[in-house]
Amino acid sequence: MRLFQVLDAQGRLCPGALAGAPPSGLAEVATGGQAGFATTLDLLTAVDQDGLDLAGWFDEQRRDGLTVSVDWAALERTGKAGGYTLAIPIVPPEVWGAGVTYRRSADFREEGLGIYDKIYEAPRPELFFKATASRSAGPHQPIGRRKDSAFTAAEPEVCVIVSRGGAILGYTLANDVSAWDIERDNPLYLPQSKVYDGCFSCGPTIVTPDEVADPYGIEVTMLVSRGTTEVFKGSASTSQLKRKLPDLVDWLRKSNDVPTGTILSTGTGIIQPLGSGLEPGDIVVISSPQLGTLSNPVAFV
Ligand code: DO4
Ligand code: MG
Repeated sequence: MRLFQVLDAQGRLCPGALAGAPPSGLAEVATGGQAGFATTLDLLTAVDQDGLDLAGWFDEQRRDGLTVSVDWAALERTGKAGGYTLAIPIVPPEVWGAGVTYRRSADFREEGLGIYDKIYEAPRPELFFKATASRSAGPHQPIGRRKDSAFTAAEPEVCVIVSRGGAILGYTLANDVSAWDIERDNPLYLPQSKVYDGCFSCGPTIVTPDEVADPYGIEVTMLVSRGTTEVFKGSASTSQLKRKLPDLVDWLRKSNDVPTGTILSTGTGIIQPLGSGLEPGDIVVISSPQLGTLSNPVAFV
């Protein structure tokens, strides 16, 4: 199942589900959730704690006349359809990032200090606090370039949504937007390069594990465009990921009680080269045949 969230005309968050693989397929918005499961976080918590059958719950809502069908292709492409606005697929209690999990990320960052090469090989991964919900964008919402950064890059990543007990509840795409010049100036500046307004986006849906046949075969591409000019294009696959996803989750949870719905972004395998950093007005499109398309404009913050 693919779960998403929309805002209705009154600005209320409603959960939705997509039957069948995008871009075809009708999406269903559950409109009566205020009395029951009002968000995807509510639904995933019930899946984790009580074994809720998601498809069965949406069937029930449909039988009770509490669903509305919307055109998924339009919603994903433009962020609007049928009076609804596509929102972040989960309001995350916490967002964490894993770093240097792809050889390319280590090679790009390593400048003779040895720290990036070392962490690529080390048993303990790099894990950092990335964002709060208020700093996170959904599809089509602006991502941020700090005014004090001259070189900010998009980092396309595959995310897992985890439960408090460490189960992987779903997958989504993300952009770990990073002020690389600040990180390069001094690695101790990492929190400032990583955490600021609009530093993270994710979506368009949460794909449940039963729909992801091979988590190490997820293809991701990114296109950054400025008007009609292509600024950068790149691709990667989770087959190049150095670490196993459950291992990253285990490390995250060591002496660290993460709440259900926490997002762990698992690192970038696509590197925007120096000189092609993000400018306000750029559009960043991250796509995956397995996980859909996440598009965001860039704005100064
Ligand atoms: O150490 C810097 C962060 C690395 C990162 O975000 C990545 O590899 O994706
Ligand atoms: Mg990253």
